[in-house]
Amino acid sequence: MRLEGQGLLVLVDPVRTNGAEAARIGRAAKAAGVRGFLIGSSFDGAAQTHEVARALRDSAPGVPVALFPGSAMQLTDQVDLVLFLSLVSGRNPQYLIEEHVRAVPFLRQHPVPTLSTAYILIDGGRVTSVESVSQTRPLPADKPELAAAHATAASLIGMQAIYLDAGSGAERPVSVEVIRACRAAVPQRPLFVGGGIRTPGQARAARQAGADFVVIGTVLEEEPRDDAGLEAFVEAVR
Ligand code: 1GP
Repeated sequence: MRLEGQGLLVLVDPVRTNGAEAARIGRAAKAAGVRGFLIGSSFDGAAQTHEVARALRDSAPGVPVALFPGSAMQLTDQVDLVLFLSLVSGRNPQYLIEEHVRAVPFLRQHPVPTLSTAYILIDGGRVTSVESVSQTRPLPADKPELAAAHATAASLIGMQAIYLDAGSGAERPVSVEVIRACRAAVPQRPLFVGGGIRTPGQARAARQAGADFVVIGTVLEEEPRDDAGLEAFVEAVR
């Protein structure tokens, strides 16, 4: 199953979610019409990634599940796609190439499709897990041209997609100025935007600025939503 088009993606953190909870999220998300799921965590989570992925697949048939891995330890074959993330806003070789090399033996044995993705961390007002685990600084929030230069460079290298992330639980989502600049710089590549999106209005703004996929995670954990609440997000990014 392919992750295509545009829409809302629900991020499920396998450290904070067990199989039963994932199944509940899967049913609600399918009923609401989400475009797909991401599974991932910046830190470990290896133990439950497999279980959560299976629960999502079983509870939401027809909805693609993509891995959004924090490291090669989280790899599972229970997904339709692996976002092969390079943390290009940082300069830590571990997240630019090392984890990718470590992933190769697994991917040889389990040929899950990959999407090479330039992962660009943008300052969201607080130190997030990605920043602290990766030991990299995010790009400043008010320098759209700098984010766009990173997106362009990644595209010239040959990366297939761009992910702008303010980090899970960010105080401020990625600004529309940054999204617009990256969209203009890389018009042909799928653009994911997430981190700190808490309202349908923020989701709509990200989509209107050029995001193909808008990602929400924390807001669903903080206030578990009925289908109608999730539908408002789906509708906002349609
Ligand atoms: C984080 O983009 C995702 O990598 C989602 O962020 O948990 O803040 O929604 P939130």
